[in-house]
Amino acid sequence: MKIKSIAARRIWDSRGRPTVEVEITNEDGTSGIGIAPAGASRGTREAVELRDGGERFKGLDVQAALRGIDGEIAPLLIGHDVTDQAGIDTALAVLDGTQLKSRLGGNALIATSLAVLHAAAAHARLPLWRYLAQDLPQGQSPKLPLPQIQIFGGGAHAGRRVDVQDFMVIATGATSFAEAMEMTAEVYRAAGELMAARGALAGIADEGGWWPSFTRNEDALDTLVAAIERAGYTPGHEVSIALDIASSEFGKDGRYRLALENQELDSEGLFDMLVGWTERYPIVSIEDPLAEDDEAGLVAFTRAVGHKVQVVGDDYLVTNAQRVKDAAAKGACNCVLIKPNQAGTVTETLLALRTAQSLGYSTIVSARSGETEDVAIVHLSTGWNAGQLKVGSFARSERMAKWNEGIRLETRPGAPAGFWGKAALAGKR
Ligand code: 2PG
Ligand code: MG
Repeated sequence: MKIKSIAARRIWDSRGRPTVEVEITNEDGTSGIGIAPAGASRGTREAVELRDGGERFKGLDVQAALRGIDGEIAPLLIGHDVTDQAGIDTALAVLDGTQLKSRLGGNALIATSLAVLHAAAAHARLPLWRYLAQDLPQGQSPKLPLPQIQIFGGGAHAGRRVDVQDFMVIATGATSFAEAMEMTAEVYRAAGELMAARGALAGIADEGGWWPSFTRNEDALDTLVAAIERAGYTPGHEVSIALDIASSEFGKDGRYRLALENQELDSEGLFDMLVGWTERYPIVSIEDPLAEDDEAGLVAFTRAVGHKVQVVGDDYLVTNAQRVKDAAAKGACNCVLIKPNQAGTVTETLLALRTAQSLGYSTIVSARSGETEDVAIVHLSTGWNAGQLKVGSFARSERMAKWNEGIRLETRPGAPAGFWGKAALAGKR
């Protein structure tokens, strides 16, 4: 089926910033929409967003990205077979011609690539997850992912009010996606009540987590454990803790500046602090524990706790198959965060995911802190059988749209084969 037309437009993300939407229409009249999300804490090696700079919208406008789609990408793709995702994605990367997709913009490319995917699924008259599941490796059937859900936001998502970026829970006792939502709803509410009781309820952060009014990072961990208990669950059994330290945001060249506690740690100091947390708190997953340039630290940390804790590479691995291979050869991390806009195309995203799985890494498909009502990643996570899904907290419609889509996928006739549950986690206890 040939692509008939491509329309690009500027829409607005959950932080009220401009972003790119692409709509592709096929010759049979079916169509698909792709939208670029936007990160705040970004790896230095991820695909680069093309932003206009200048005064308007603090330099974040995307007119140049839209011009590139209209002027260069559309002429290339019109008439192309929409089901040839790999061929189109390669052509897009070649057309851009730069290593980090900085000429046409990772935002223009991922919106286009996702629009192609949606349009191909629409042409096949299949829900996106089911369209993707047709290409699963032999013997695999798609299952709903285990969610990681933020309770407190921090780091770059909360004005650096605390150092750690995501304090999350994983409903390790849930036996279905819908049950994981139920359990998280109770914990999220309980955490809000605890904050209100201490007069510390001060709104929510970028991804919907409660605003982190804490004086120590460990205070957030203690409150999280208390919230799990208040909700009636056993910490570490029914509901466990996951963290995204996002340490590249406060660490460089082996020095880590913890602003909240006014201390500077070296790599070993941060290592000791985090290993201590894994001993004292029911933590099952830690993302970016050391900075993206601290590979030795990441290797040591994985060696120390990787048998019991999932060690997730985000800024360090940037959804890049070659970086995943290099990390595996060194023994850094045991899980890969998969963000389509870090790679810039659907095909490169899938390659990173399959490479990770083939090397024994677990995978988490993840949203960005700047999102829209788009629910594509829920379908990617399910249809690719990634095992886990991270989309932020349990508030704000750009987050709830995604969690609710998971419930729809689970309960509609012809639903995926089941729910991953805690079997999806690397480093199981
Ligand atoms: C992350 C993401 C999502 P951002 O670091 O994992 O929480 O944040 O999109 O800002 O990179
Ligand atoms: Mg991260």
